[in-house]
Amino acid sequence: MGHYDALNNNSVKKYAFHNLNKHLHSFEEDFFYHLYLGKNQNDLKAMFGDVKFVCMGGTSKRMQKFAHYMKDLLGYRIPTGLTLNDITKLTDRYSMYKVGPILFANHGIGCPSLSILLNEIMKLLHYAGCEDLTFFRIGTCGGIGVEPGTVIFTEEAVDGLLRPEYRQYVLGKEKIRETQCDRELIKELLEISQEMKVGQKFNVVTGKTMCAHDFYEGQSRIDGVFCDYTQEEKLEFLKQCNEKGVVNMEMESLCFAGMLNFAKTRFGIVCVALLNRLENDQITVSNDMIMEFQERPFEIIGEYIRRRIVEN
Ligand code: R2B
Ligand code: URA
Repeated sequence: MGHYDALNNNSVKKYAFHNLNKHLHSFEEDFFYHLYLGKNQNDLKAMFGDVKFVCMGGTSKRMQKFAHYMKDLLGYRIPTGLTLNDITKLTDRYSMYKVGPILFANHGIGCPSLSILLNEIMKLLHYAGCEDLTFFRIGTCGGIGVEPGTVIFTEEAVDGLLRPEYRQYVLGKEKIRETQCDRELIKELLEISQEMKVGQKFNVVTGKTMCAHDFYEGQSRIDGVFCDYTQEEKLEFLKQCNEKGVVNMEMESLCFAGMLNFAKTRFGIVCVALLNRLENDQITVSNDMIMEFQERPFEIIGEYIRRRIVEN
């Protein structure tokens, strides 16, 4: 039985992802161009077979920082003077780090960039024979009616028309995938936040996340290159969204939730608000503050992952 057969025989292994492409098993070769890794070029089972958690966020530096944070939290050591290796260093589209059973990758900005990364990482983890995976998106966002620095767990991602639907156009037809998030996981993360008393340092809220395909007009900003609405109209729209349960805006949650729901894979989306959009459009907090804000989700997700690793 070949490597691939072993991974696709239900009696031998459970699937990490559901609804997988039925053509995959017929490919002799599968090269993940944006990661510069391949099914035949790399021993994926040896490199990634133990992965249980996948943490994604926009920037490569933030993901490297989180990887180091988790290395320290778990008490793993690397030789003095050395740093964690970027697994995708042959390409500069995305960076990827691994600390024990945790894989870290930066997805860039927006759903198309995230979708490419998810396609390649999910196939890679499938070929590696991984099981029982949990994915996290750890991001930044604009808050609506919340203080800058607030950490937000997404309950449901919605599009610019407030629909909880991720749309793909495939062969000239619309495909819609659901974008609800795992309530059980959110509950666990809230319990951890309470136990860790993070509330003494920052607020934690849950709600709907509006996923835009743009940072400016798409997020009702007044300061983009185009804008044909007034400040009052902008505020009215944001307040209406807020009344319907939307607490933040960012640019990847629809795709993250849509793809992972379709694959029936556990996932959570946690973002920190860099500003309150009812007060501001421009991000004016200092760089030091942004760095501090961005690490807030590390504490909660890090502790969740630490507990799951220790329990096993
Ligand atoms: C949050 O921040 C980025 C835009 O600045 C985008 O990736 C997002 O979702
Ligand atoms: N990221 C976004 O997409 N929007 C914001 O307002 C801040 C960060």
